[in-house]
Amino acid sequence: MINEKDLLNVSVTSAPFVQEMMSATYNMWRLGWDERNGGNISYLLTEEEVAPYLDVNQAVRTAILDFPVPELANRYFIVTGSGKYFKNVKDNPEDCLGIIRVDGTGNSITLLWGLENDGKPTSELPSHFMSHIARLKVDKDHRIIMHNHASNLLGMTFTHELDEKSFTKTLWQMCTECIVVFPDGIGILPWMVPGTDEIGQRTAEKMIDHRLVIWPFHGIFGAGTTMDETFGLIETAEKAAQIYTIINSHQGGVKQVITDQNLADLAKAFGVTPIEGVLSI
Ligand code: 2HA
Ligand code: ZN
Repeated sequence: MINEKDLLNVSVTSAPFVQEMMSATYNMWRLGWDERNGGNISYLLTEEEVAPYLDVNQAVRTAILDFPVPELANRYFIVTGSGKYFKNVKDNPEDCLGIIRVDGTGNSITLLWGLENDGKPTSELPSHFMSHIARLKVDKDHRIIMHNHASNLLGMTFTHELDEKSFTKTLWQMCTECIVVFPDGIGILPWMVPGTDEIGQRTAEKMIDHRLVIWPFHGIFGAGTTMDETFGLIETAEKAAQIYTIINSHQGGVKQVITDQNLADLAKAFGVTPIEGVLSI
């Protein structure tokens, strides 16, 4: 016999935000950015969005956070699960995704749906939560933090100097669109052990000024207001890194470039302000 709660639960996977998580993770895997259990996404939701699909007073289980986040008290998120394969999210969202709420003090999270089989939220939860806090301070519409192992960006961390300004400029020079899509440039951390509160703190510090933060030899973090925008942000940087890789493996080398003046003209035409110290004009 189906009871009322089961009926409610049946419809959770049809919620637009669950569908968005299912297609984003599948597309990221398809693009080769999320091998095995690589990558994670967290998506800030409102109670109004969640309440039609589940009973927000019905806790599945609660977990204490070792990094309290009072700034996120009572906030709802849908997150990918620790150890889950992006390849499988589409076919098994109840196992791979979880809808969680931070408690009123910011000391614990409550699972409201998903992460069946005793799953846990992403191992990068500190980086996600601290980055959400940082981005909300500078963008009231901020909602998404996305991490993956975008192949060409990752590759470029071996072949390009790890200086934020020169890395940003190289990417801007690879495709005309780049300076328009990320005028705020790229933040770069030193190599660090992932999954820790420390890398979370350092990522969040970079997120104040940049929506893209690179973890050398590992991958990239992106922030945005919608799934499409955040996906598109990483996609654009990754495309630029791919062009960098292609032209650097070309025997003939580079014959001509997008000049600093071209980049300044683009910024002006599209009404964006490039970060200081990158263009020399
Ligand atoms: O395992 O990508 O950074 C998921 C990750 C860790
Ligand atoms: Zn990773």
